[in-house]
Amino acid sequence: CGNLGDLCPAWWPERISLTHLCDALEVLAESYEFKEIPGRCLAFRRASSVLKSLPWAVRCLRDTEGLPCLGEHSKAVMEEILQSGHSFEVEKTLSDEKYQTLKLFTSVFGVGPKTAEKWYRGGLRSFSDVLAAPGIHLNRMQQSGFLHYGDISRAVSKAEARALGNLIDEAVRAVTPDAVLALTGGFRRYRGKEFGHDVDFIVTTREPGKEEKLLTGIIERLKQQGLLLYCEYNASTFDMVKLPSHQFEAMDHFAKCFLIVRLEGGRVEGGLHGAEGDGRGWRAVRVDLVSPPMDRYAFALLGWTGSRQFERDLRRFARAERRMLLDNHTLYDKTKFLAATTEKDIFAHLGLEYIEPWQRNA
Ligand code: TTP
Ligand code: MN
Ligand code: MN
Ligand code: MN
Repeated sequence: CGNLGDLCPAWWPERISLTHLCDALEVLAESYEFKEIPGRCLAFRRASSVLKSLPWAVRCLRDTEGLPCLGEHSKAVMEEILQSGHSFEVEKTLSDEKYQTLKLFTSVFGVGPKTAEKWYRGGLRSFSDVLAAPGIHLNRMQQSGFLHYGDISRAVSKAEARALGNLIDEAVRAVTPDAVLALTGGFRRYRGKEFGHDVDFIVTTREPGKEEKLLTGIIERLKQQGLLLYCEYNASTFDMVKLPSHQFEAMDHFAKCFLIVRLEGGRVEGGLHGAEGDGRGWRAVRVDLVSPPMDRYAFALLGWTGSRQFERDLRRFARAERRMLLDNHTLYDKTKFLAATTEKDIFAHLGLEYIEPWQRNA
């Protein structure tokens, strides 16, 4: 308890780590996500995110005094864990058949809470149930999700992300020498040994209006090389003059694609993470590419670097503290567009010190 720490008995069997508390809150967040109660889900996500960044240990509830975003429910769960090592509600959730089944189903690429719920209601409990069920139509994304389930549910290592970067870079330069390619998403935030679930890139060109062509060109090239295992392409619906949306969860309007790419093992020093031994020499990896026009590059980079919670908080800050509207496309002060060529420009417009990507893991 800060300087009261001595009051915690020395024989206390195990220190409750912050990760343990965060994991517990995340379980509850996820279960409310499945129940489609977004308010409660967000409350637990926020609480977990605040704890995650704490530079001190939490031994009792008093250690969290004065912290924002910790609601009564979150505090009660934490209190129980700090005192007894477990939370009744978390344990109950973890052993709940519906929670377990929805967690399993939504782990498939292309299966969201709605589909998972529908399958559960239809009495399905396992992948083999789903695959054997008559009258179940899997869309193309879900078919690929099942086909490559083993590979794409396995974490992507830094070496693999780097190898993919080279592969995409090669494709980009084959299409046009005048392109800008940047790593974004989780791999841009990570400093240490972290793993990601996919690799995200932002790609654009200085030639105005050519960014969509660039993206389709990259896809075409990967296809010709036989490296494209799945591709969902979303054409741009970006409207230059539209004001930013107030609603965070809306996807952005840039041209983008969600891919499954074949990554050859030989390209990665030290072999492929977790794929050794099956003798295939390649693995499937999820890759996202987004392609904004050059003058929106900084906004897209900031938006796609995440984390989701960081983006939510930054937008809320812009709105509540600065009366500005920020999203993946733009920043507005009332009706005035605030141009930016770098992320630093955006932070400066918001009157904030620059926040490094590794500090955005909220
Ligand atoms: P993700 O790749 O889903 O998440 P992540 O890279 O932070 O973590 P993980 O290791 O699990 O992949 O999304 C990256 C960021 O892009 C995230 O902050 C949300 C944002 N994003 C958009 O803004 N619009 C979109 O359409 C999508 C798909 C993501
Ligand atoms: Mn990602
Ligand atoms: Mn993700
Ligand atoms: Mn992604």
